[in-house]
Order: sequence, then structure tokens, then C-alpha cells
Amino acid sequence: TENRSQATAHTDEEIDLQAIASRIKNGQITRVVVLTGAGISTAAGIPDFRSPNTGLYDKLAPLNLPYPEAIFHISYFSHTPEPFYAIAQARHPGNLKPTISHAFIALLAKKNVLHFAFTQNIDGLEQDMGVPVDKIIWAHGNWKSQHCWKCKAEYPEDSMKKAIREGEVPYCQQPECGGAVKPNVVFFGQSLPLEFDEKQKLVPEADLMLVMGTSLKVAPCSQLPRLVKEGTPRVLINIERSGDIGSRKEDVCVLGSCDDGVRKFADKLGWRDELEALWSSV
Ligand code: CNA
Repeated sequence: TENRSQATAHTDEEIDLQAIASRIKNGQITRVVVLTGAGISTAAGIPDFRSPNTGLYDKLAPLNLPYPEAIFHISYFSHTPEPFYAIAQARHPGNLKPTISHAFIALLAKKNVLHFAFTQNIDGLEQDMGVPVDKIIWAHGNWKSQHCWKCKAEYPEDSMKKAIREGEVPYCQQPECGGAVKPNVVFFGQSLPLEFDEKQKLVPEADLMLVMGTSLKVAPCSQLPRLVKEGTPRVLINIERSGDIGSRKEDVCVLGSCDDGVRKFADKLGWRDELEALWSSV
């Protein structure tokens, strides 16, 4: 009734989040599996793909692609690599400061409750924030190395950096190859790293899944939340609802920015000062 809603100081979502925080505090939750996407890095200055107006897919019109995802599709790249390199500089990680959402993942690790963290991001900000490398699964690879897409020969780092800076396609230097060089970022149509398969089998071990900043539109990462055992809470922190989170009674959706969401969660955990201090340290 109207009276009741006026008397209630906390929303259901806050009560649920508090209950989960208490279970972390009292040691009932010790294996948090995290799944993140571009939305945890937008506040660091890296646009996501699908947000209207600001997302990359809304900015590709001048490149005349057959469809937006073609820019990251291996079959398109294999014959037309120019559009990828036209935007590569903007996608290449510079010296950006991780967000407080990255710091929250690092804090989970510090508190020994991070089982592992899947990231669909290729920006490396988890590592920059100090999330232990052995806890990170780079589901979509990263920019740390590059190969010829055709003959798989490695390509020198400095030549790659120059190509990205100049927006030029780097070509393989092997005799008679001439294939385009591609960073070891997973494109559509390519397989994910073996580690992804190994770790996805362990998702049912989770006693909490925390999903942040992803539209859950890209498989197979989008399927990971379904692997969480029924009865195990799943928390979504995102501007909008995504995937099937919210469909189970133990799910909690914290809608809003990732950074506000992790601050709220940290308040309930009594970790807020530590979180801010950890974030300030980078
Ligand atoms: P996406 O499909 O663009 O979805 C992003 C989601 O995050 C959307 O639901 C947004 O509403 C939400 N969002 C955006 N900003 C915020 C914010 N500040 N707080 C809360 N929610 C926010 O991106 P996904 O990651 O789901 O898609 C997977 C693709 C995107 C992967 O292949 C990534 O490699 C790729 N990507 C990565 C980066 C990066 O490395 N930082 C940047 C852009 C795209």
C-alpha cells in the first residue's frame, strides 16, 4: 500500500544486496565469479559498442561496412582490413586510469573471495588495477601481441605501434605471404582462448556471480550467467537490464552506473574507505 511504501526506507534491491554483503562478511560466500564488459571502462574514456550515440557501432557510418560487426569479423578483415585500422588507434589502450569498478574486482581478490574474473574487455585495465593475472580470463584476448591472420607469423611490436598510430594496415613480412597483421584480440568468427573453456566449466563452483557493464549480447560469454547453479545469487550492476538476470528469485539487479553500483555494494560490505583508497593508489 501507499503507507507501506512510504515507510520503507530501503528498496528490495538494497535489502537483497545487504543480505549478500553479509554473507560475504561472515564467510559464507568465498568464490565470487565476475563477468565484465565494456561498461566498466566507459568511465575511463573508452566507448562501448552498443550504447546509443556514444557507442562505437553508432559511429561507423563513414566506413561503409556491410553491417557494424563486420569491422571485427575475421572473414571481412581477411579481405578488407582497412576499416579496422582506421579506428584501431581509438581502440588501442593508452595510459588510462582504471575505474573504481576495476578497483572493486581487485578488492575482492585482496579479500580472498575472488574465484576468477572473466573479462570481455581488451583494454587491460583489470591488470593495471592490480587484479592478479592468474585470476583474469581474457575471453576476447588483448593487444599485447599480434600475428599475421593468414600465415600466423609474429609481427614486431614497434611496427605494429607505428601502423596503429598512422592508421595504416600492417602487412606480414614473410616472403610471398602479405596477409594483414591482426592483434591477438578475438574477432567474431574466431575461437576463444582455451582457458575460457577450462574456466567456464568451473562457473558452477561460484557462490556468487557479479556481472557488470555488459549487454550480454555476445556469445559465448553471454551464456556464463546461466551456468551459475540455481539458488546461487547473481548480481547485475549495469545501466540497463541484460541477459536473463532478474529471472531467478535470488537475482539482484542494481541499475545505474557501474561505479555507483560498486560504491553501494562497498558501503554494504563496510569496504568503502578501503575501496576508495585502493582506487586512489593507481
Ligand atoms: P556492449 O554490448 O557495448 O554493452 C555495454 C553495456 O554496458 C550496455 O548494457 C550499457 O548499457 C552498459 N554500460 C555502458 N556504460 C556503463 C556504465 N558506465 N555503467 C553501467 N553500465 C554501463 O559491450 P559488451 O562488453 O557487453 O560486449 C562485448 C564486446 C564489447 C566485447 O567483445 C568487448 O571486447 C567489446 N568492447 C570492449 C571494450 C574495452 O575493452 N573497454 C570497449 C568496447 C567494446
